[in-house]
Amino acid sequence: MIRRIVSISLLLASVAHADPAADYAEHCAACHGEDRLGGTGPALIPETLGRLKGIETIIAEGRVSTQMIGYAEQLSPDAIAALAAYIQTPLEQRPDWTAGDMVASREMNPDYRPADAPVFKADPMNITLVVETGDHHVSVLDGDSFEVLDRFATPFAVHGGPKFDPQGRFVYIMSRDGWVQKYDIWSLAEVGRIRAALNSRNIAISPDGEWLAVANYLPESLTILDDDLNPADLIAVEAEGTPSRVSAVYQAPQRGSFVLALKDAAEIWEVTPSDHAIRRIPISEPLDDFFFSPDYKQVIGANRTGDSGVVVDLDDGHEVARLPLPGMPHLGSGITWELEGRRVMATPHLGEGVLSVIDMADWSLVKQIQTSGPGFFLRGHATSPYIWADVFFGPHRDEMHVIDKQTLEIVRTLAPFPGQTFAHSEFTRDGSHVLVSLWEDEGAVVVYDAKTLEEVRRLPMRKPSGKYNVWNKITFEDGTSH
Ligand code: DHE
Repeated sequence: MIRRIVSISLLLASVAHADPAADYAEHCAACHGEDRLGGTGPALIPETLGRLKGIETIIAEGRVSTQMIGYAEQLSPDAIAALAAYIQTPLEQRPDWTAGDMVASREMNPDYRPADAPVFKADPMNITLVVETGDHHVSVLDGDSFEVLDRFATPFAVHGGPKFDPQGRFVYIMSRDGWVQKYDIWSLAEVGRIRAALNSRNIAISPDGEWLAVANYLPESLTILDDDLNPADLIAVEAEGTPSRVSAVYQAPQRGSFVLALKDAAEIWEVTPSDHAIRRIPISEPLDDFFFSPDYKQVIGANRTGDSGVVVDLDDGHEVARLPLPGMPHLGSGITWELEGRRVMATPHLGEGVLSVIDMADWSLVKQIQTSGPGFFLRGHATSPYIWADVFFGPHRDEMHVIDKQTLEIVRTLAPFPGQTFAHSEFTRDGSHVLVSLWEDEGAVVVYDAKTLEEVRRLPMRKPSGKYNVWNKITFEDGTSH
């Protein structure tokens, strides 16, 4: 016992003697910036690294398929541990990000030549993009043959759904580091990228495809870009003089606006894309994680305690209903369909193995479906009798439930990779196939026949996360979360 205490003390002493600031300056600053706000490499601040696992291993061994080399030969394990702790420490001064910084960061691809027509034979409306978070790439899949047409590098840690322009030709992809990348699907080429903020949440596109809105935590703001990635505005978000992080921004096509969920303010903001006019809707408490009625007149958001869904009428600003949804409903993943003549929506809960099915006419609870653990993502398709619900958290994260839309019963549970995360599904344009991610570094996209539920293909991928079908996204197909 005494020996163990001595060795722990020695370890702490050597960590204490490590000089992570000097090690950072020597080994990391050239790529990640002297201020830790990123350069050719991502920002190394807690806001960005928050959910990254194995930071010490990455410092020691590097990252395959990136420019990050390993430092195990140059730094002791203690120095690496100290460096990992250092980059997870908040910056002493809150960093700023200005319109000038944005302009300076904008890099357009000098080799980009827009094609007059798609450079491939596949149906451009049945392209599916697969975000591969394992090595920060996107694969462009032909949704009929499942051939990979292109695989391109993205900024670090892409999060949220990429957004397609209304023609389904261009796609905008956002990273937690605040980079927005524009890619031309017809030409299979990157158009360019810009850093819209230091830490961002998600991105939305205006109904006419001319404006992009980026929701930011750092600085607390909404960035508006034009479709050529020129900054048009950086709107500081605050309520009563206190800045508020923007949890997410949503496109509301029928309203012709962007709707903002604010993390730190009891308000919903609605912003007009072209003139950036702001409408502030006071609410009783901050709401997060929005789902909209099909006409975008009402929004349901989760309250901070994660036990209720609160419905707000966006026209008159009044609270319309409050549903008991304990266990943190993940409303943003909600999907809708017709159940015996009524439109219902389903939402998984992040805190418990339950899916809530809600009648959208009066926001009453239709049923809570028990699942084998908390889920994250749902998908359906107008042509399919089923919804696909993963079990992202807990011991059953290797399971995917297939649920009958009419009986609300689980009809099949797929678990082809015991012990490995099997999550997030997406249908092809015609609803004939479903693509599911084996969400592991040496992962895969597994293609199922949507009727027989039999596996038809396995496509190797590096930790695939979300998958996005052009047609399903631009037509706001019922079964896809927006
Ligand atoms: Fe997400 C979408 C918020 C953690 C993967 N996630 C979204 C959206 C929001 C959101 C607001 C909708 C954006 C859009 O598409 O426009 N996510 C949050 C969180 O608040 C949370 C819980 C904590 C956080 O750190 O941000 C969170 N999300 C995660 C993850 O840990 C996931 C699993 C892995 C990752 O890449 O970070 C993750 N989120 C995703 C994915 C989507 C997403 C794949 C797009 C889903 C879709 O099918 O459209």
